[in-house]
Amino acid sequence: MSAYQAFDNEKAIEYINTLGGMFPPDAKLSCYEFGDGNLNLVFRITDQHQRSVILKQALPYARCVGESWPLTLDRARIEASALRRHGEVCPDHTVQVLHHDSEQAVTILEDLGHLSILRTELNAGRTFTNLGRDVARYLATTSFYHSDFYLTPGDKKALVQSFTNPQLCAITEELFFDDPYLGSERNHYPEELHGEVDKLRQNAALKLAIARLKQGFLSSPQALLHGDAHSGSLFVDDTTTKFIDPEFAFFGPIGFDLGSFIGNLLLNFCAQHGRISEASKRRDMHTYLLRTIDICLSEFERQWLDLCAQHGSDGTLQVAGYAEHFVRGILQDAIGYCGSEMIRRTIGLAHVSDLDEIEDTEARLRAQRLALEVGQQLILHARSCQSKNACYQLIISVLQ
Ligand code: SR1
Ligand code: MG
Repeated sequence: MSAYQAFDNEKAIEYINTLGGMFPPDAKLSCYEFGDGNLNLVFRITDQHQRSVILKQALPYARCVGESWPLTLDRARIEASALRRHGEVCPDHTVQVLHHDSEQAVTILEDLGHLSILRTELNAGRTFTNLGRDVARYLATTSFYHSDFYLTPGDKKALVQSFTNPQLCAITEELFFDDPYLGSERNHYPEELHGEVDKLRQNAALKLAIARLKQGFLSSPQALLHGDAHSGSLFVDDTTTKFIDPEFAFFGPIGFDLGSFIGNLLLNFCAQHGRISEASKRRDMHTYLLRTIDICLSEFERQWLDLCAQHGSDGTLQVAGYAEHFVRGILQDAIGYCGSEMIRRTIGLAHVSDLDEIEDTEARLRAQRLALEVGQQLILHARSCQSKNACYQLIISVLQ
């Protein structure tokens, strides 16, 4: 195969066969496409002994919108390269890349089908004890080893260049920081929320804080991010936590990933008001989500400071208090990005099933209003958090 062509089931099998080595020579392969994300084709290819791999192929446009929204195939290279780099420093929590072909925009990945997508599980009220610790480990490790504190200045700049991802970043810049506050035809939300949305757009302090967050996203190449660390980008079971899908990877502000993850837990928190009717069970789920956030913040801070102490090579780390100062900034950013994730997932283009699939209309509206209010308060007060505990206390206070 030479020039790019979008695969169907037959072509996906043909492609795997041309590679050799993925399956034994006598394998009888079957294949189906099951991608339900916003952008790509995703095939599962299985042999007669139930061994399987995932073949992911980027389309030259955004699948959720169609050919009217062209999108670079280079995102497949970025995604595979980010997975390989993150996998080198944090293999336990990164899906494994088995093969990548930039021309066909194809990546073959280990099949994690024995695990479940975190969002689906949280929506069903299921919990995972290690989640906060594992996500903190992935985020702290992958960001530290791709930051100025570890890389040489030359290596860092070369990597920033190779992970320049302008089209995918532009999606985030617009969907996160522009559309909800300036208005856009891509936004969608029920008529009953028009009043809340109008108020949000007239809130000058909020718009100033969002402008700051956008500027941080545009111009702070602190480390190689996942770039889309929401609860649909995580496979989990009781013992395993694995990130997938970093096609939005780029060098950006470290707090962006942490904030996206926590924002999705808080969206689920808001949604549980309309999902679990029994008060005690809802309380348990809320307690679990808050505990996971607390662990994630604490572990992230602890691991970043440990990594700086043990493996930091930049001279700034010899300045007393600088590592702590830097991590405080990451946490403040995370709280701001967390709030903006909550708002854009409620009224922007790309929503979350946590909220949208609440059956009862009134309950859904209550959950959406709560998400908008919590999101705004977090954005407005993020910079006042002088410690990890203050971040957590702010979250608790805005949920009451
Ligand atoms: C057009 S892409 C919409 C959203 O899906 C991705 O998963 C990102 O979150 C993006 O913002
Ligand atoms: Mg994705």
